[in-house]
Amino acid sequence: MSTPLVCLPTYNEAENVVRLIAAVRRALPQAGVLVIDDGSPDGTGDLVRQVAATDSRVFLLSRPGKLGLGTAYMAGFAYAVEHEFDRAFTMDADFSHPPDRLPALLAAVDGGADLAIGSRYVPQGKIEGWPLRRVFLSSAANTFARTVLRLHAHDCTGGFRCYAEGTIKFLLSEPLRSSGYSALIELLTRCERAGLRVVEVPITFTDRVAGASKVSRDEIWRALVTVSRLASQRAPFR
Ligand SMILES: Nc1nc2c(ncn2[C@@H]2O[C@H](COP(=O)(O)OP(=O)(O)OP(=O)(O)O)[C@@H](O)[C@H]2O)c(=O)[nH]1
Ligand SMILES: [Mg+2]
Repeated sequence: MSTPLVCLPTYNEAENVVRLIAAVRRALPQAGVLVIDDGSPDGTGDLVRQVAATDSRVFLLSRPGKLGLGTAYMAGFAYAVEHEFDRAFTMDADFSHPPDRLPALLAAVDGGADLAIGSRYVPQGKIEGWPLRRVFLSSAANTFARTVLRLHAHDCTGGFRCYAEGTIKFLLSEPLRSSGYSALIELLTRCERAGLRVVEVPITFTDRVAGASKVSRDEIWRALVTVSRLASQRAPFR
């Protein structure tokens, strides 16, 4: 049986994190849960510390300041390898990613996928609770990255994923260039260019109910820069 680690990057998720850890533990009892908290001013880290004191499968990696989503993922991968977990999930800590789909993602990787993506853009995948404008913008950004980088996966910008052990080690072998949200595009691009087997599992993505978004205008610009940079490194048309 595989030993998964569910990595939850947090910045000001005090309203969600305790309930989410409980939901993850229920959905996947064999998994460890690692919260990578970037010194959240709202006390997220302290809440996780209290849970970790009573549950030996819950861990906290406390970083001094907001270092970005990409570096949080890489820290989670490094933790997984150091502590001998052979699967690493990434998941937002705001209940947008449904914990009850964790087993489906794990089954895909246990069945041979190098990376399983919880996907909004495959049949039966959907987005609930977002205003139409946000659905449109998000889908347009995804289509843009997918087209320019000629990616096969349909959901290139979602952060609900399960990585197999070999994939984690492969991704750790080279530093990530993008530190923020666009790390998701870079991680997927590296996997696809290496010929790894990427499988998508439909999910219903739900808008966060509690807490505030951390996506800034800056992140959107950075994503454009990341896509251009990755595109310029692309091998000639195959
Ligand atoms: N450790 C860490 N976590 C972060 C950072 N930025 C965002 N996060 C977390 O990453 C996850 C995704 O961020 P969100 O703000 O939900 O981004 P989003 O889902 O695109 O935006 P919303 O739909 O508006 O919530 C959440 O769990 C955040 O708390 C960061 O710099 N460091
Ligand atoms: Mg969110």
